Amino acid sequence: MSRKLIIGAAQLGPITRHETRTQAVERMVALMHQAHGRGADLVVFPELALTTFFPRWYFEDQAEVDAFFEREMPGPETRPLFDTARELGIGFYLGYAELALENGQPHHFNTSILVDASGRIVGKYRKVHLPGHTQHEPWRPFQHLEKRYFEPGDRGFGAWQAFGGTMGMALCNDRRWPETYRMLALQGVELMMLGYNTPIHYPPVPEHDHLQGFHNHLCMQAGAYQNGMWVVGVAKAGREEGCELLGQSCIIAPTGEIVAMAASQEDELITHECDLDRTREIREHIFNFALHRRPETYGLITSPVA
Ligand code: CDT
Repeated sequence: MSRKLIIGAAQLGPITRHETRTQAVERMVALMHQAHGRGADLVVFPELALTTFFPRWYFEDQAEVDAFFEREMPGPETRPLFDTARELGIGFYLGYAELALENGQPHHFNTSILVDASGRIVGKYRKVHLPGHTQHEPWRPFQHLEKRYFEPGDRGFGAWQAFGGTMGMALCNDRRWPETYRMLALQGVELMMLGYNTPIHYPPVPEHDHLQGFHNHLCMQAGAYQNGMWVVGVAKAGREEGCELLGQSCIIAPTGEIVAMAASQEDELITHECDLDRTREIREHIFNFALHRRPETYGLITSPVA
């Protein structure tokens, strides 16, 4: 049985602070229709795809922060994404800010979901690696307050049987950590989806600004190859509220090769037919985990040293 999936990476251009969810969702629904026209099975959207990248601002009033969060999924403004999935028979990955009420307590997560072609949520992931800082740092031209506004994901890294294969999810900064890919690969993940918002200017080390694009592809290509899996990385790109966000959304084969890449900083769909069986080229040979891994020598990785 063929395990070829047509994957759409649906990059979004900037979303302004005052743009509504309804407007953002309309743009995403248009990309889903475009993807359907190209025969896509699954469309991947960016991290925090429903609003502007709000951690760039320091808010004292929690109500202002909470206004960027979703209390239900789908809610009235996001339901068209699910209706379109069902209507077109196309799945999607979506990143959003989740406000969950658990045991009567509010919890804030940077979350992604996987929705199948019938419009049903089949997987949820809460971002593990939260970058940035906790306190207001006025010296910065813009903030990166993910550590203030979100708590680290409490579910670890998962794998889901969907779309005829084993699917995995991660979010933005997770792609820089080799552990992310390995945790997914050890669960048999064949295709990893990841949305990102990456400012090109990195205030603590501006000497690296010109390397943002290189580092973006470097870590995802290495993660794909070293774990023998497809990686789909999707940006929110362009100049958003005065902050330049990296584009370069791409689809990467298990060999580490980029097979499709966005050329703009705007809403743009790229597609590729991904054969999930190509993961075997790597996993049955060079990175055959059962044959060649030596976990007994890797203890330090999970045993923090003082
Ligand atoms: N959203 C996100 O995780 N962005 C980070 C920015 C660099 S760290 C401040 C990233 O890893 O791309």
